[in-house]
Amino acid sequence: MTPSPCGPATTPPDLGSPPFQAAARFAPEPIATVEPLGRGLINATFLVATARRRFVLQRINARVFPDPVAIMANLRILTDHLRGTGANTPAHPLRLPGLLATVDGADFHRDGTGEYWRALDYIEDSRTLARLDHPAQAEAVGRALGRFHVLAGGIDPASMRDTLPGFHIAPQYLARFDAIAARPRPADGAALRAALDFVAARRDGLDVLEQAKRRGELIPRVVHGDPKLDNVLFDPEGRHAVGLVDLDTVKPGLIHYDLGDCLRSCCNRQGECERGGSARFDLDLCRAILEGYGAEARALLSPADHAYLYDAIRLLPLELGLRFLTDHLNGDVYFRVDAPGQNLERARAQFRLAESVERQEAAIRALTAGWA
Ligand code: GN1
Ligand code: MG
Repeated sequence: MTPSPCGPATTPPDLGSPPFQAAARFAPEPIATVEPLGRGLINATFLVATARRRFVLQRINARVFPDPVAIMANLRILTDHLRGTGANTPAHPLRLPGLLATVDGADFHRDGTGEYWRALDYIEDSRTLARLDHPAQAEAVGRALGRFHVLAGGIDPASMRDTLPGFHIAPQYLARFDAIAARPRPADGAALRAALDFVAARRDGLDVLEQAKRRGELIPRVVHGDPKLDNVLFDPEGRHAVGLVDLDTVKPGLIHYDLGDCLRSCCNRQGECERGGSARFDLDLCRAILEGYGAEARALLSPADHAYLYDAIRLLPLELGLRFLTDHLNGDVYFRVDAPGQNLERARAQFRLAESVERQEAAIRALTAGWA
């Protein structure tokens, strides 16, 4: 897996370290290697190999997820539902990792220090892409997300627990930002001042999706929660999307959270680093993702779902920028960083992206009006 230039640094764990010991709880055979996997900012993820197989091991970040057991319960509901639909098998067009049991038959392992560990299928013959180069890849991402929503549409949202209260609830992020920004701190630098001004100019209307939900125009469904490009698996040639991973945030939500998040991640070829303030929202990739999504999930969409799509595309980068900025002000306790200032850089990149969306509002609205 390619390391991200601004992603967290990771080093392989030692034999006898907690990841090795936890891995052994999921495999009766000897563990050969345990290597860091992926670019996640919250949980610690490892690829475990034995002589017979490979699987994914994760330590759940309990500071972020208040009830790790609830995550496992949701994943168990999803795994069981998928088994009933034939998904989860190598032949299925959308593969999702199932939960693996410990040697004692439990869904997770709690170690002596209270950390929660769980294991998942590793989807072989797949890779992630650092960025999308062709609209055909973008269409494939859209199809994967559409398939996921169709599959998850068979699960009653009320049967799932809220594993991360407030997740994607933009007005709650704003309230938290306000509380943290009001604390005393050393004098602000120019970059921080610009980011604070950016939020001040856009704070009204951040509740657009929540208000639509409250009025019953948008209805909660089972969503992925984090369908960024890193979480889409492609075939080895990087042409077809074959799976979706990172299922911690699968829970009731709005499909607009997923569409907005997927588009903010995939249509920004710069990735989540600042890199000279050049983040841009790519309309061709957006069109292709929406076409792919519509081809799979058209039947799910109501007129209101269409009507709020532009709002979601603008909101999700704003929201993520606000979350990065809040964490920067709060001492980087949520999103893992390599160096101080990285969350401010990440916030600036999302704000540039939101501006790019705003500049293209008419074109995006025209595209979403005729969509699906
Ligand atoms: C976090 O840990 P990771 O990278 O899968 C975050 C997402 C953000 C993403 C930005 C639970 O996901 O909401 O969009 O970083 N997950 C959580 O890279 O907060
Ligand atoms: Mg995630």
